Amino acid sequence: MEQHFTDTIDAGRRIEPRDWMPDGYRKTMIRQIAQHAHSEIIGMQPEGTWITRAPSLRRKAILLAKVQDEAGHGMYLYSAAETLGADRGDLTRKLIDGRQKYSSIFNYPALSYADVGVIGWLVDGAAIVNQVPLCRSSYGPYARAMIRICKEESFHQRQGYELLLAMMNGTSAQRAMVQDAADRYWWPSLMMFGPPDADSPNTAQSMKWGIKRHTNDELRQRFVDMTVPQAARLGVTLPDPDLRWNDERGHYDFGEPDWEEFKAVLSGAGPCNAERSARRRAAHDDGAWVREAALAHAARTRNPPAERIFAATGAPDA
Ligand code: FAQ
Repeated sequence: MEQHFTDTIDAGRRIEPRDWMPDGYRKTMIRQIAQHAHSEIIGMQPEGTWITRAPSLRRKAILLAKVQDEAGHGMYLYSAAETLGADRGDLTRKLIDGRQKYSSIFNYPALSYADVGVIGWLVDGAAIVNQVPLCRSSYGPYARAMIRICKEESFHQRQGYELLLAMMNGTSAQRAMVQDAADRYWWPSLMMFGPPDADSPNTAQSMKWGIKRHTNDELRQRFVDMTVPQAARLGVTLPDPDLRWNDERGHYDFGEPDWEEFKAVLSGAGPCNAERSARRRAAHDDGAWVREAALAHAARTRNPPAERIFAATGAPDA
């Protein structure tokens, strides 16, 4: 069975839920998918606070659609985790108890409407660079979920960039807001790709299993190369004095993110960790009656009283 699993991966074919897989593969997939699902759900919070304060009906409709998409992504991803035997309620409990991670980026505040644009441009931009290769990930349900998610992330990235273009063509105060948001989000966006390869405990095995197709540093470089010309077109300066084109490498050189800050955010000491977790916990508690009602309804439809069945289908022959 192990040979069949290895051959399937080596041939670039997919592992499906009923296939045999090593425990470590199942565990790693559940960890990554759960972290990804939690990120989508917690990721609704920073932008969500701006829905009621959007500057126009058009901006509000766009933002509502984006935040709803993020909820949808969380739901597909929890479903993908369920195909591996994970229990959605258990994953939610692990998130709200702080036993499972979500992306570091969502522990930073969204301070102005320019942040909505910068989150779309940089955060969704980084998510796309990370997730497009995951459409070829070895676990079938995850890879297929990722195709639709990436299509929606492209809309998210473009709406952010378009908002920023409008603001950069506006007043000097609006341009300053965009620059300030880019200054705050640039380094945390680079951290989304995870620790440097030398400090990434999971990359080597995940690459062998075809879960990850590129290392954290390769994707970070790809993101920088893609984003620098976009910043120039916008007229935004990226806050890195070491950022410059390297002709020999054919890539941009860039400075080192503050990995101590990254570790602090992962350990719960980021600017918004406590607030994000408290909000998610409160939403879960407030939703208890909905879960109870849904379970009661499901039990009734599964075991309807006999008279209701016969009313719908006619009494069975004696
Ligand atoms: N934040 O060995 P590695 C979005 C953890 S996009 C927090 O390198 P791995 C869309 C890692 O889990 C954001 N934790 O780990 C959106 C591991 O934990 P362990 C979500 C991080 O898994 C946009 C430990 O550090 N995207 O939500 C981070 O091989 C806008 C060691 O790291 C995904 O999750 C981090 N940044 O590589 C929504 C994509 N980085 O072992 C709303 C799928 C690392 O202690 C608005 N995930 N860790 O449990 C992946 O591609 C990978 O899991 C990586 C990390 C690349 C994130």
